[in-house]
Amino acid sequence: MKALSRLAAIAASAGGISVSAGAAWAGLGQPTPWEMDLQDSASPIMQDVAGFHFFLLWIIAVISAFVLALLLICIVRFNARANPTPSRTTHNTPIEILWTIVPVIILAVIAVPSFRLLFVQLEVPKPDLTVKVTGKQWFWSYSYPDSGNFEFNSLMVQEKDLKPGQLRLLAVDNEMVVPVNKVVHVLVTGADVIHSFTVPSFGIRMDAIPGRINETWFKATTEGVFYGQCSELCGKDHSFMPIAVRVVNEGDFNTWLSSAKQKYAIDNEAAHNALAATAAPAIR
Ligand SMILES: [Cu+2]
Repeated sequence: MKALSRLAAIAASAGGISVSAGAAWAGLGQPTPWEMDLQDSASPIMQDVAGFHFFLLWIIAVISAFVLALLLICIVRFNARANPTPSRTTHNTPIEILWTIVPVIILAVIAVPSFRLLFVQLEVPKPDLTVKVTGKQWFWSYSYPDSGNFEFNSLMVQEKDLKPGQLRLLAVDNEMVVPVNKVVHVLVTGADVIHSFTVPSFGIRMDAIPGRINETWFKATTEGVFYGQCSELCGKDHSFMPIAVRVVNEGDFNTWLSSAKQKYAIDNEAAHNALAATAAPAIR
């Protein structure tokens, strides 16, 4: 019965009918029930990623339809009954040239926007703000090295402590806060094992590797809270170290910055030592 209702829901959404209030093709900054698409983009990079995705989808759809049509023609016209004496042709030079050249052209057409996108992702524009993200078993730490050099931990809110409006498995106690329409340079590293810092709506995913600093960047164009999750299997609580990025206007960001400096003005050295002591037994 459940399977039947799911099937009906798929059919309904395929027909463009909204299944329920919660259903949508894609959400902004968070997953939605029955999501069938990428999360909506909140950065220029994610817009490019989504555009490239749909470009590829069209190419794949046309190729699949073409191959399916060829298969159907073969099944109908060249089965043993319809075609009792098969042709013994083994070579056809024009067709062989064609089926070599056409795929090469398709690959070249795909490669150009693909490499362009890779370069845009890898080349960090002049940053307005740098945030250092450290993946730990099993939470994230954020530090703002050029805005006061404070650091804080961001842990998932447990299900029993959820307040109304907070998302299960995604809400955190201390969100990473950034200003809207600013280039945020993200330094990503790991403290114990490999984690992966991922925020779908910004189109970013970067491995957090111990002993190494990776970099990525994003420019959020919409205010709001954007969620992600660790995307590298990192141990027993891998699923419980969400990422929450709150994008606010510049005034709010400065207010947050000055309060954060006070709130997190702890002896960084002591905090690091304490964390190292708790994290150490987890490393095997
Ligand atoms: Cu992780």
